Amino acid sequence: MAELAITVSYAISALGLLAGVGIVYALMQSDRVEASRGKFAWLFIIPGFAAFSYILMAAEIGVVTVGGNEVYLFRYLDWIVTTPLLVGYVGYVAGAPRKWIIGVGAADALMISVGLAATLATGLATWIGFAISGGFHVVLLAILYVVFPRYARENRERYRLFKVLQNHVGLLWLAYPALWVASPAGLGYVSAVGTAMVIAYIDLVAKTPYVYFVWSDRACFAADPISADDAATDETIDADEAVTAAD
Ligand code: RET
Repeated sequence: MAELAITVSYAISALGLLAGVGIVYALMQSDRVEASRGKFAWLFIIPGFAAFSYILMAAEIGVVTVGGNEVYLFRYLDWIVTTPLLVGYVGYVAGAPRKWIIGVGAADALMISVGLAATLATGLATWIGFAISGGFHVVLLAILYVVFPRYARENRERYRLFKVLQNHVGLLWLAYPALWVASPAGLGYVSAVGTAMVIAYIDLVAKTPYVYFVWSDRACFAADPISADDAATDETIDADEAVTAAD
């Protein structure tokens, strides 16, 4: 039996992630933007798959014991599926070419897979795995801060959203390796319960606010982004758009 605190934390995160699913739904329904321009369907998977994983984790499904520590496999499955999307979408907003979007997603997936291997290993192998996974994290950050800005500068209407998502990912994600080192998988300074509670919280913060930021700046995906703000208030432009749509 897992501690009640863990079950409750996971259940709260699942609820918060479902709110994220609701935000993406609202985004797809919004008539201020074109859902296809924003590729919003991809965003559904981020809080959606995570909510599903958290429900299974709250039910203690997919838990294995390694070296006396409990490892929740759905956490890593969730990360492998959703974190490449979180970081890849930042590249999409920047207007980066597909090769870089796939490249950053691959660096991310390697970071998580090697991180899982490090978690399942014991002794020296754990720390070798941590160093390799950390190396992929550095590659990911370099793409985020060196490569993507080159493209983002040419995408003026999406620049603000790009900066928000870039820093949300770039800064918040630093907490993960730091927590891992302190957790029972690393040096064991923080208990299993403490680790589970903190991860449940930061996973939620990494996802629901992320889709909310896209929602709040959705006008940058309007068919005519320059007049996006006018379009919401100006009847004439709305009428024009209706005519174009009818054509
Ligand atoms: C591990 C351990 C090994 C070293 C590194 C890690 C990084 C993990 C990260 C996870 C991000 C997860 C997110 C989840 C959202 O729900 C695997 C902990 C570098 C950065 C954003």
